Formats: sequence, structure tokens, C-alpha cells
Amino acid sequence: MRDLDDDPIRSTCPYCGVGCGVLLRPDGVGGMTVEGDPDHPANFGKLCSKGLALGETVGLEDRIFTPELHGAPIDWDNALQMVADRFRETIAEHGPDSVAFYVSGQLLTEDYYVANKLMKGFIGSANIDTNSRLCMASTVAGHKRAFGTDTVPGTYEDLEEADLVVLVGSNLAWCHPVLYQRLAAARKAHGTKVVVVDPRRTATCDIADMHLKIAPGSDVALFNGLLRFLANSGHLDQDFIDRHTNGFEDALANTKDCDCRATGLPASEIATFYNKFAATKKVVTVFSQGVNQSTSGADKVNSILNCHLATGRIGHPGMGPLSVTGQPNAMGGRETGGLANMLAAHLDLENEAHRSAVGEFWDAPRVADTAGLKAIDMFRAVEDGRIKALWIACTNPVVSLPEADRVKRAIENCPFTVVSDVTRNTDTARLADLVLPALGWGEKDGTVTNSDRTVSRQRGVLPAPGEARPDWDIFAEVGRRMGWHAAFDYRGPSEVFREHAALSGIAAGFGRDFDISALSDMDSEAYDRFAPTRWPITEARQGGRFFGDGQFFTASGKANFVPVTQRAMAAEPSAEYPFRLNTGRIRDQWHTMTRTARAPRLSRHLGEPYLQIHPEDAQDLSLQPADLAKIEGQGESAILRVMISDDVAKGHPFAPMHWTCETAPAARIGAVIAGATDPVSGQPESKAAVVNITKLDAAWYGFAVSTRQMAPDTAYWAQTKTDAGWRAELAGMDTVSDWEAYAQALFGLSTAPEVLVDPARQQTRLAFVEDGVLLAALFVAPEPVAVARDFVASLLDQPADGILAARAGGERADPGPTVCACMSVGRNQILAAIEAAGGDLDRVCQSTGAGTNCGSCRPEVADLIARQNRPLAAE
Ligand SMILES: Nc1nc2c(c(=O)[nH]1)N[C@H]1C(S)=C(S)[C@@H](COP(=O)(O)OP(=O)(O)OC[C@H]3O[C@@H](n4cnc5c(=O)[nH]c(N)nc54)[C@H](O)[C@@H]3O)O[C@H]1N2
Ligand SMILES: Nc1nc2c(c(=O)[nH]1)N[C@H]1C(S)=C(S)[C@@H](COP(=O)(O)OP(=O)(O)OC[C@H]3O[C@@H](n4cnc5c(=O)[nH]c(N)nc54)[C@H](O)[C@@H]3O)O[C@H]1N2
Ligand code: SF4
Ligand SMILES: [Mo]
Repeated sequence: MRDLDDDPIRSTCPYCGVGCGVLLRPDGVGGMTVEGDPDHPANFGKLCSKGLALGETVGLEDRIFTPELHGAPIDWDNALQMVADRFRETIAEHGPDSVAFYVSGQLLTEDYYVANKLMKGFIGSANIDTNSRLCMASTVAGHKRAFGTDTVPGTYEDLEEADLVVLVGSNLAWCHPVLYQRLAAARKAHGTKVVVVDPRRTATCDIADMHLKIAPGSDVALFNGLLRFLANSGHLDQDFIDRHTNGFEDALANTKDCDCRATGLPASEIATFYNKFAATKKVVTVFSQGVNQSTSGADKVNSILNCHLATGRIGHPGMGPLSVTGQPNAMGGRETGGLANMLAAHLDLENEAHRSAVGEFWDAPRVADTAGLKAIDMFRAVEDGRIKALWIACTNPVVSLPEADRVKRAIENCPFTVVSDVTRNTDTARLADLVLPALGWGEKDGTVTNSDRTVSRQRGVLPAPGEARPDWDIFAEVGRRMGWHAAFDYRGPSEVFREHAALSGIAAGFGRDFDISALSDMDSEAYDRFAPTRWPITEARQGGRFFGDGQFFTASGKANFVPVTQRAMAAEPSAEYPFRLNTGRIRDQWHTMTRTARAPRLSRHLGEPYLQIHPEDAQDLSLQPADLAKIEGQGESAILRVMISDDVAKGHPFAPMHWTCETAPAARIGAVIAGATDPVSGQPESKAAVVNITKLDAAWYGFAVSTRQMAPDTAYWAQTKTDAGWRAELAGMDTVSDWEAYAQALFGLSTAPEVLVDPARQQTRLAFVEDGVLLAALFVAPEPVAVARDFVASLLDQPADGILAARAGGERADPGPTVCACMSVGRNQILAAIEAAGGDLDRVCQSTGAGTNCGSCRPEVADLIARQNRPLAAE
């Protein structure tokens, strides 16, 4: 066993595409401490709240330890043979396109490589797609159209060297917090100007010199207008255009019909932005899901790339487009060819020469020669029976895909579904015939590539739970059992990585960008020691930027301008569906919460699914703060807590994507989103569904805490972990006559509770106390319950005096809802500090500790300061 004083093990955070380095110190009893790695080039020691809480998410509760067939354990031998047999039989009877893999940007490069090789080279179908289709597909398509390859030209340092950073559809403060901190620090040091283009005011706007509250979906109009402005105002780099690009005139001609008024922005704001862009040489344009998740996602990407190409602002320090990737290995997935329309090593499926080179390298019987089904189409093919055997790994599509209920029904009806996951308790794994236990972060070994092409190692420091196995190993063994022994005979991840690196060398022979061939003879010790390195990694070259030399990866060696036009979105608001629903992320949760929900402090920031809605919309709908709203679209519905805020525009509410059947079954927002996709990239429009909203008239509302997980059974509930147990919000449509019996069922307790009826507040309060210690409590009322929630939750497992009074006692002040998750600082503490320290942000942060670690709560602290003198809309 390792000694506690041993040197820490370096690894990489498994969440966002910033790809921060971490130092892990296992405690010898299944846990570990996690710190930022000061030597990692992505974060230099910083971590955000999610990275910092990693140690709290590695416990084994909820994990799956053996394969399970319809819920019953079976051994690996039978499980793997069953997968191999079922896939082989299905292929024999219905052809290779009757099976599919749906994988994930959270797989490691080695996992991805093996899965892709098995499907595209050996099964002979390209029916492998990934959740990156929901995430990066539009960028991939945009890059390929402009550059000839899916190349990210710049680096993180560019953000620090730029004089102007334009953030388009990116909530960097919450979604790439450490990169946001790097930008905020650069801005403080040398006054970088920041422009945020987002229909919603986000925490990122805290460092924005300008926030362009653009109409949803109108980014092409904004950037086409910019291209025209650059041309008309003499800001083109004509030499670069002439020597290194094709198609400028067409692209410019296309902007003639473009009307910037589609953006809904005042002409003066547009002019200020255009002038600033034109006048600043060092401009970086960062873009993310507000760009990608759109039926014109690829066009939005190209409208941005066009402006950088037209000014020659690409591939030099402090300038260029920078797509920030979401998942830790979104880039690795692209490098291994994990999308249904790519081959491997950035080679093209449609290219005969590419195919035969890869086929020869793999010694593969048949390399797929046409693109496979992209995510939305793949699940529709499951629905209509074209796909009869499906393997889902490392993703939770029943929650994260649009038309989520349709996806759910499709999987339910699929003749054979395998799910590889770390837990069986996901909405998707619950529907599988066979669940395979995968090793998780902290247990497995491999590599990931972050947004700026830096390849880093994830290292296993914890023992395998039960019989869990690494994903690459599971795919490889199925490959062997399907009859391809030699091709899948890997002894470890380093062997897979070497093969991947060698293939990249072959790809480079075709003039491709992705080349890490210098690593193709790296032995397993060198692989173990491998330090973060930016690609390309060849004998001649390492890292750096692309395209500064004007050389692109198209046949002509020149970049392509892509003529794009502002198009309508898939659906317009109507009488039936008058609202356009925006969706996205919150600061402290990761996607479907299978990991972040395990760390209580990450649920304290925003612990419940909510609908952020403009005050005028709320008024029209008679919605009060803390009411519940019913959102309908697609013939499905979701129930969310109302949060009234003018951060969102009228008619354009926002909801987070994170809640599931495990955490808040009525709130799966994917169910109400249509499966409309971009014709170029196949990426769904997750940010612009049309919906109807009504007030939910519940008969009663409740708030409950319990030392044990509760079993709610009502129209609406949302449950999260606390330090000493669980807390839940509840609402029911039917009146309850016996609250005592209801509470006993909810808590699984048979003892009699203490009951207090408070007629003034119309509240009924029930507390279950054993030996003077609080086990559980329920507060119910005909209106949303007013009670000091954090305070009540803090009393669990504590002496129960005063619980039913539910006020913060003199000795234990109620800290209020958590604002700073890293340092556990509550809102009330911050308000007190503002009173004492005045409105100085730094002083308030210093005195409370808030914002002194990752800093991503600083926008909220600033907001609290700003709000001191005005009434709160949402509370
Ligand atoms: N805390 C946290 N961080 C994460 C994740 C997480 O789950 N939680 N997930 C990671 C992943 S996989 C991803 S892909 C990234 C996503 O990172 P981001 O893309 O930054 O996050 P989102 O919240 O999805 O969306 C960004 C913004 O797009 C805006 N938007 C909506 N429509 C439009 C539009 O038409 N035009 C423009 N310009 N903007 C629009 C939204 O209002 C939203 O603020 O985050 C990564 N980081
Ligand atoms: N409405 C709406 N929907 C969206 C989005 C949006 O903005 N709005 N964003 C989209 C985007 S950008 C993304 S990236 C997707 C993300 O959506 P998903 O990929 O569905 O979300 P996750 O919760 O990250 O799912 C990862 C799963 O893998 C499991 N897992 C973790 N580690 C391992 C491992 O090592 N091996 C295996 N086999 N399993 C593991 C986890 O337990 C979890 O079940 O959501 C998309 N959906
Ligand atoms: S910014 Fe946060 S979530 Fe992203 S890699 Fe770094 S620590 Fe992890
Ligand atoms: Mo993503």
C-alpha cells in the first residue's frame, strides 16, 4: 500500500475540456485528496469547485461491481460472450448496419480508439456515434469546411495575450471556470477587453466590457455583418486573403442580404462591437454551445472563422478562433474518429485512399465506406427497428438527448441493449438488458486531449471496485470473442496508445494535421511518466499554433471562406408554443449528475431544477417566485421551480439540463426538446425549443430532510444529498388527509413524529426524533414552503431542540444558501460581510473566504453587492 507521505500522483480532472492537472493522494481506505497540479499547463495549480470536490465523488455507494443481466449478476465470461454472440448473430442476419455503438467524449482516447476500430474496421459499419454529436459536431464540421481538417488553431495562452476576447455562446465562468480565471487575471493585468455574445446575462458577463444580448439563433447575422463591416472599413488583410484563402468574394457577396437587425441589438451596440473588433489586431473569439447546439451551428462556426480569416487573425499569439470543448476528451474522440462521419486520426471515411491505408494498418476485413447514423438518427433507427443491438458506453442519452422520452421508448423496445457505466442507477442503465461495470475516474489509466490540443494522462490510483474493467478492455475482449483475436490483443492502454500514435503518422502522410507519431514507440514506462504535451508531437515539431504560416489542410493548401446566410430556426414560437426555451449548465453540476450529485457541497449552490423566466412573462403567467411551472413541448412536459430574473429576455426562458429520474423525475428537460438538427453537422438544437408554460397548481408543497434517502412518490420532487443525509422539495396534486402516514412512508419510518401545526403560516411540520436526535422532518403548506432550508438540513443527526421552530438559533447562525462551494460560504455570511466591509469585492471575498479559490463565485458575490440597494426579483 502507498504511504500517505508518498509523492502525489498526477492525473487530469474528468470534467470539462479545460483539462486541469490534479495531484492525487489516495488515503489508503478508498478515498483521496485532490489538489491542483501547479505544473500542468492548463491550470497551473488552480481548480474549480467541481475539480476540488472530486475526492468526495469516488465513494463506492451506487457503483456496479459485476455485470448484470436484467438486474441479476452474471460473470464476465457469460456477459462478454453474450455481447459477442448477440452482435454477431444480428449482423449475420441483418447486416452490419443493424448494430450500433453510442459512446462519449468522456471515454479515454484508448477506449475510443478500440471501440471505433471494432465498429468501423471489423464490424464494417460506421454506426458509432457519440454524445459529441450533441456538443462539438458543428465545430468539427465548421473546421473541416474552412481548414480541410478539424483543427483547433490556437492555445490557451492566446486568451492571455489577446487584447480583445469575444465569447460567443459560452458561459465560461461556470463551464470552463479555470480558463475564465486565466482570462479574468489577464484582464486585470493588462486590460483585455471582453465582449460576451449571449441572449442571457450569465455569470461570465461579470468581466464583460460589453454584453450583446443577441436574439437567439442570430449569430450568423452578427458575424456576417462584421465581415461586411471589415470589408467596407478597410480592415481586411488582403494579402492573406489572396495568398492563403479561397472563396472570399462569394462569402462577402453572401453578406449583402444579411440584416444585422435579426440580432435584435441596437445599431449603436453593433457599431461599437464592430469597431472594436476591426481596430484590435489581437482578437480571440471563443465559442461554445450557444454556437454549436443550433440548426445552423456549422454556419455560425464558419461565420466566425470567416472574420478571422479575412483579417489574417489566426495562428499568431493572441489571435484566432478558439472552440472550447466541453468534455474532458471531446478532442481525443475526434482524433480517434469517434463520430459516425469520420474515420480515425482525422482521416475521411469517404476517401478511398484513406480507407485502404487504415484498413491495411488495422489488417481489417472491411472498413466502413459510408457515414453511419448520427445520434438523433441512430436512436430513430433503434425506434423503428433498423438497429437491433445497441451498446451505449459512458453517456446517459435518456436524459441528454432531445426528444428524450422517444429515446427512452426506443431503448426499451430495442431487442438487445448493453450499457457500460460505473453505476446501474442511471436513467439509461435502468433500461439495459445487460449492464457492464466500467472502471471510473481515479481507477483507470489512459489519455485525454483538452481544448488546446494538450494530451494528458489520467492515472488510476484506487483499486478496481469489484470486477469493474476499463472500457478499452471490455471493447477489446468483445472484438476477440467476435473472432478478431490478433487485432484486439492488447495487454494494456499503452499498447493501444502506441497504435493510435502510429496511425496518426500514416495520416500525416496524407497531409493531415493530427500527428503524434513521435509517441508511436513510447514504451509502457514512458507512457506511465508521460507529461502533458500539446500536439502535434513529431520528430520535427511539438505543439505550437496552426495556420500562422498560411498553410491549411485542404487540397489547395488554402483556407476556405464558407458563404453562410442567417437562417430561421427549426420552429418559431406560436400560439400553442409561445416561448423559446434555452437550456444549459449550472456551475456546480456535471451533466446528468451521476458523479457531482455525490458531493453535498456541489448541491448547495443550485439544488433544484429551475426555470429562469423574465418578470413580464412571469406576470403574464401569474407566476410568483418559488412557484412551480409546467413546461410543455413535443407532447411531453417537465415541472420546474420558477426563478424570476431579468437576466433572461422576455419570451426566452432558461432551464438547466441536469436533472434525471434519479434526482427529479418530472424535470427531465430533454423530453420537451424537439430533435431538430443542423443539416451540415447533425447536431441538435438543444438551445431553442419552442414550449408552452403554465403555472402548476399543486395542492400542497413540501420540504423534507432525512438522514436516509427518501422514497418520494408525488407529482414533483427533487432530492439532493446533504452532509448528514438528504433533502427534498416536494409538491403534490392531491390533498393528503394523513400527513403522519405520508411522512412515515416517505422516510421509511414507523415511529410517531412530533407534529406542529402553524396556522399563521398554514404550515404543518413533522419531526421524527430518536434519542433526542433528528432523523427526519417534513414541512408542508398549501403554498411553496417558507423555511430556512439550509438551517433545517444542518440539524439532521443533531440534537433536535427547536427544529419545529426552524429558525436559525443564536448560536448557530444560518449561513444561507451556498454561494462559494469551494470554501463553503453562504449567502447570509456574504451579506453580513458586505454590511461590515462595504461594497468592495476584494474585501468581501477576503473577509469571508468566498471566491478565494477557483473564483467562479465572484460574479455572484459582485451581484450580491450590486443588489444590496435594489429589491430582489427572484427571492
Ligand atoms: N459546470 C459545468 N461545466 C461544464 C459542463 C457541465 O455539465 N457543468 N459540461 C461541459 C460540456 S460537455 C460542455 S459542452 C460545456 C458547455 O459550455 P457552454 O457552452 O459555455 O455552456 P452552456 O450553458 O451549454 O451554453 C452556453 C451559453 O449559450 C447561450 N446561448 C443560447 N442560445 C444562444 C444563441 O443563439 N447564441 C449565442 N451566442 N448564445 C446562445 C446560453 O444562454 C448559454 O449561456 O461545458 C462544460 N463544462
Ligand atoms: N437540453 C440540453 N441537453 C444537452 C445539452 C444542453 O446544453 N442542453 N448538452 C449536451 C452536451 S454538450 C453533452 S456533452 C451531453 C452530455 O450528456 P451525457 O454524456 O449523457 O451526460 P453524463 O452525465 O456526463 O453521462 C456520462 C455517463 O457515463 C458514466 N461514466 C462516468 N465515467 C465512466 C467511465 O469511465 N466509463 C463508463 N463506461 N461510464 C462512465 C456516468 O455515470 C454517466 O452515466 O448532454 C447534451 N445534452
Ligand atoms: S475547470 Fe474545473 S471542471 Fe474543468 S477541468 Fe478544471 S477543475 Fe475540472
Ligand atoms: Mo458537451
